[in-house]
Amino acid sequence: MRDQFQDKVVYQIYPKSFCDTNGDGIGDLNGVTEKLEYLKELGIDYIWLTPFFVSPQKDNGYDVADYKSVDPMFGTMEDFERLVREAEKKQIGIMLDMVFNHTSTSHEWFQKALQGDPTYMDYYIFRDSPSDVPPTNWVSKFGGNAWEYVPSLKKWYLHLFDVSQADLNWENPAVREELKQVIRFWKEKGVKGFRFDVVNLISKPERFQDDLEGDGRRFYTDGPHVHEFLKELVRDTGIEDMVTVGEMSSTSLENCIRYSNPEEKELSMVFNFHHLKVDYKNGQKWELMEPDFMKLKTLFQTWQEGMQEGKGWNAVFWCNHDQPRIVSRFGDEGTYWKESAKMLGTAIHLMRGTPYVYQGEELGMTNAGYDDISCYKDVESLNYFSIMQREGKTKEEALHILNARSRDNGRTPMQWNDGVYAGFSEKEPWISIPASYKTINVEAEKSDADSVYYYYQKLISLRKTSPVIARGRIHFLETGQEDVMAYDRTDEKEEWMIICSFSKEKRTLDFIDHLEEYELLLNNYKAIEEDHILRPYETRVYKKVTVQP
Ligand code: TEU
Ligand code: CA
Repeated sequence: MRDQFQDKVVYQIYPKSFCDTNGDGIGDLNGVTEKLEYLKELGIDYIWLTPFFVSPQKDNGYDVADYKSVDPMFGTMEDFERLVREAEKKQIGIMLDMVFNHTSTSHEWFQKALQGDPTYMDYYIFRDSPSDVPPTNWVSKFGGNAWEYVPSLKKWYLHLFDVSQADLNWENPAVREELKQVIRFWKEKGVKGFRFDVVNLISKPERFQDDLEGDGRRFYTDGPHVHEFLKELVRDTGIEDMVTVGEMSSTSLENCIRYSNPEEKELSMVFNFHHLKVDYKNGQKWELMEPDFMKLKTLFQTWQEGMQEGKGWNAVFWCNHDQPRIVSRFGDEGTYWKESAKMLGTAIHLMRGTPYVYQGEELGMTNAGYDDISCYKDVESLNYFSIMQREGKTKEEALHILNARSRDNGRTPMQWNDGVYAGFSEKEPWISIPASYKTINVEAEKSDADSVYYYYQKLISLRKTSPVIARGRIHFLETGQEDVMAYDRTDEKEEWMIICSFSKEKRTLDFIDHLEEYELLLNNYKAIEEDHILRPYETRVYKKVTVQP
């Protein structure tokens, strides 16, 4: 099975911000269908659609109220079926986002639980404790205690995310059965794969206790029965041969090998986030720090080589709907915008694993640049805006941090052209468009042969034409400079070398002995100036030339 997806690339779409076809300022499913040709040209194989199911949208659809219906805001079931058909004609498979750790508190199951129905109370995690003492001190990922008291039941329920996202009780076989039905339902509609939201958090410990050292995550992350539950879900729904990816929060290499080693029959691949925390001061998302590129390199090496040894498979990525834009973060929004966007793309796309491109990343889209709290829509951002001020930061400081860290940075509308509302909609969009749309947009980049867009197209096609990239081995090289990363990819026939500088300054390239034995395949500048000097954010892809005897 792995054979079938090793040369594939996935494109992630956040439908709310991709393309609006009915002029309500909100992207929709028909907007995705309308842009299939654009995606085909880019060269991608799968589209992962983030949730478009019926939802009160407290967390933009990750609070699902009905797993088997399309929210009218995004269109109809017919629209979805048409999207699947049209995508299939272009050999593009649709992957859906299964949010199975929790449901919205508006879900029928939770509503019945609230009425005291014991069958449905057992679908969730309710605990007894006095009304002023939460059962444990665990912290919600979106801030505050992770338990909410229900006076009518005199019980607390667990919510690792927003208070409107109640955690499901996976220990209950009836819950597992319900979730299998959801998979079967979408599989019948022709869906080709699934992404499982925070799926390594589904198995909670037998005993709930206070965490005296941390926020509670060590008790439920990669929990006691998680591998068992995944195997059962995959087996009973017959999705072993589909593309599946699990989002693994604060996970370990050891567990990720188990989740994605084909012999385990769990998932095709996994996302982990360790490389996206190298700019968190003391591991805190809401404390700014310059990125530690030495740490970044070490993490990539550990995960790339470690997963290879353990026969696991990584989903490789920089961006998604929860992350700030990578150019603004590890690259440069100014002079070296284009060079740094291309370098960052290269670093990921030539690794061992399946690359994910998040909408707009292929254009080098930058952060939102919001400077007023009224611009923000994300529940996590709004919660932390208050928490940061309660903890002593000034309003200006809190805004400055949101500007760098808010998930809304990745949720601004896709920039199609430099016209009204960036070609995303005819009406004022649900979330504001960054000023950068005037220069960074699809139309402009398609008419520039040297654009970030065409460079991504090239990277995607390299994976398809070069078995060494799709299937070869990876090995990291010692570069002697903390912000220069290099690795090689090898198979029986070829040897490639990928060099990426994360530096704004020039760097020397002295860690390769015989540069003359290599042919340059790809570079993000017009021409090499000096063989042994890397310019700011320079990347080079070399292939060893085999000398004929
Ligand atoms: O995200 C899981 C998650 O823990 C993070 O990405 C989270 O947003 C971040 O750590 C907070 O600092 C997934 C979805 O991708 C996200 O959009 C949802 O909000 C979340 O699960 C809950 O379903
Ligand atoms: Ca719309």
